[in-house]
Amino acid sequence: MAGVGAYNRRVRPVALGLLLILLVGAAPAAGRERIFRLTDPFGDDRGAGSLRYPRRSDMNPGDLDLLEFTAERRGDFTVFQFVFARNIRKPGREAIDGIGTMQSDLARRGFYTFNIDLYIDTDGEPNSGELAMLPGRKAVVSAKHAWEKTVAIAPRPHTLRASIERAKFREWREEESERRSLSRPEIKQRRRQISEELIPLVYFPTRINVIGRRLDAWVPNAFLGGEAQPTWGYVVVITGARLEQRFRVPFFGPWSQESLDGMVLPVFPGSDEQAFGGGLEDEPLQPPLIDILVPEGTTQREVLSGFDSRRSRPAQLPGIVPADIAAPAERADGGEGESPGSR
Ligand SMILES: [Ca+2]
Ligand SMILES: [Ca+2]
Repeated sequence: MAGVGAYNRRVRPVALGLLLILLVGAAPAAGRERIFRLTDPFGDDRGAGSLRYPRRSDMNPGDLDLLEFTAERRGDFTVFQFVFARNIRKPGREAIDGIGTMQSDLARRGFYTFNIDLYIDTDGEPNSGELAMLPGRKAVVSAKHAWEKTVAIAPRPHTLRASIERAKFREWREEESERRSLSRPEIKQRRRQISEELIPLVYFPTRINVIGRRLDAWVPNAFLGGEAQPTWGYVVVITGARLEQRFRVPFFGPWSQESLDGMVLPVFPGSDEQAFGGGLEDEPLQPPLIDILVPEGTTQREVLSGFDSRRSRPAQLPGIVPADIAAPAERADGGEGESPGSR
């Protein structure tokens, strides 16, 4: 150790600074390789077209407007990168409740206004896999790209996981208790089972970097079953995020109740601070999805208005297979069209 100390003493601050810059500058090149890149139109962060941002100063048009979705190879991880139209808002230090909880206490990953869901079809078999999306999305993945793996990027990953487990548990209990009475050990066992079943299906990244307009989420290849492939199908969905899972029930006093909406900002017909506005009246299945990627041959408007509340039929989201998209160099529109391109 003495040798190291002696060496350090001889390094001048300027030289050390230069060395650090060189190391930092060199780091991205090492072990970093693009697997694919998809682009999405600018200015389509309005769902099927009519949605307006919540009436609050910290969310503005462009904030949830996804422009690029990229997968990179980094050792044992696939890093999924998402580039938005505006700089990603950082959680602030202002108190958000009566007991002095700060936004940055809850959202510790450098972002707080949105969630990103990634549903991945790894086997390419139609009707093989899951169709259900996370709670509160009010949409399903199309059977052609039924998914094997989901990556749920949220400002509070642990809280979202717990809330999804509770939603699943409640669903099970409601169904089962209609038919029979449930014993306490049975309930306990089911809770544990739900938690274990979720592990191979849904990954909640905690290693996240936010730099300007870009968010990088690190996902272990061990979870994906190998590094991400351009031949897999991807559904990418942006929603507004809520930091609290409890909400006050208007007109029913100060009690709050747990929401089962997967911590997503809902859509209301009017305009609101805690919801997207411009929603349709009496359409319980209108999805609160703000920006999605769509494959060629369809539009975001078409996909997100393809639900039928009367017949209880939710919107179906198609997957995109990056390898199927025409060679990027030929695309002159730079992804400005309705369909994504790859570069
Ligand atoms: Ca977009
Ligand atoms: Ca889009």
